[in-house]
Amino acid sequence: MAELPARIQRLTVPHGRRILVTSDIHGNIPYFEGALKLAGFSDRDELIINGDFLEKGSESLRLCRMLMELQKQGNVHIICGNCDDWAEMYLPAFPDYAHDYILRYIKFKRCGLLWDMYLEQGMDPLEQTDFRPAKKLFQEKYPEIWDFLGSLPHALETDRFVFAHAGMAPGKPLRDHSASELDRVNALLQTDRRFDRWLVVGHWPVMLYGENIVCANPIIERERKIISIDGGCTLKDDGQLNVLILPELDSEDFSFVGYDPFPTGTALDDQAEGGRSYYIRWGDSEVQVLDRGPEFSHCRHVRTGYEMDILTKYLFADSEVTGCNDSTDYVLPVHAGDTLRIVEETGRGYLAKRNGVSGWYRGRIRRDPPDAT
Ligand SMILES: [Mn+2]
Repeated sequence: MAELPARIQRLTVPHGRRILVTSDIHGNIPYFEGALKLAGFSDRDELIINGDFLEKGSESLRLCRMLMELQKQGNVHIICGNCDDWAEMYLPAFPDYAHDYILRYIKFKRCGLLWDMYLEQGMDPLEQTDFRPAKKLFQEKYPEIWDFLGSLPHALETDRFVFAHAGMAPGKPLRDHSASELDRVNALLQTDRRFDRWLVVGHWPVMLYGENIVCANPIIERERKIISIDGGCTLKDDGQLNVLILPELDSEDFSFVGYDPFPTGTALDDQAEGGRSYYIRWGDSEVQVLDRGPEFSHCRHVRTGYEMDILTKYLFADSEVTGCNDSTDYVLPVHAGDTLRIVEETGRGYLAKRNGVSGWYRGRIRRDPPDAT
């Protein structure tokens, strides 16, 4: 596709209203509803969905319809992410070869907007050999969805803030950006970019910025005026859906909540922080299985040679060299009385989160009753 010019909108809201910002919901309605409840979202607030509400999760089509309804309230502002730009396939310049790519993508991912549309039309996507007939059918069946997706802005701006899915080019007027300069910038915080206005982005799960410690909380860089909020919802076993909260428009008095559905409990024992640890993450997750066990497998991270025990169910395949879900052997610092969120309970203790940080806890936990959070 040729570079598309970005759609930019000015954000104006009545004075004194909270601004809630979330991103990368990825078809995960329970996390979305949980996060809104945790943030106390009401019609006295403004809500910004900072892109990537589609794909990767199991309810893209249903979430899309939910957001279309929410948008009608007038206080919900939705931004296009790189996973939400499906309306582009109906532009005249859309290349023919891309149809084969789309069908391969649907069959490989087995979820997402087009997968959901196939199922809703009573068709098995896995049996398809050509995407073009379905594309035509979907155009007839879902005109309101293509209108909605095709009209979403790639950025919202105020005098002091820009909200965009992934990035921005320093010193360049927002209106001169292409769509991909706003919705496809990878690892923004690893570039040397800095801005005059605050830039709030999702796109790159924040834990990927961690060295040896995994933290899902938003990263706020005041010097460079960048806030990165993607907590790995849907993509990470221990991920969360973050909501950044501004007490009112253009306020820098930031706070946040992070929703995940994990049961909570109170630690009953102190535990000292462990020594050496490593975080095997997406994009660099090839491991050699040295000793496969029923619950844990001893593995060597191929690139670094670092050895750690990984939950066997986190390994992608039975082969000797395989990939794995994000894994850490970090031993959490814990004080008795701390609240922990329990990601996994295993024969060797808990994989838990403490204040957004994931790691292992070998002590005892008194579990809270369900719904105590
Ligand atoms: Mn995303």
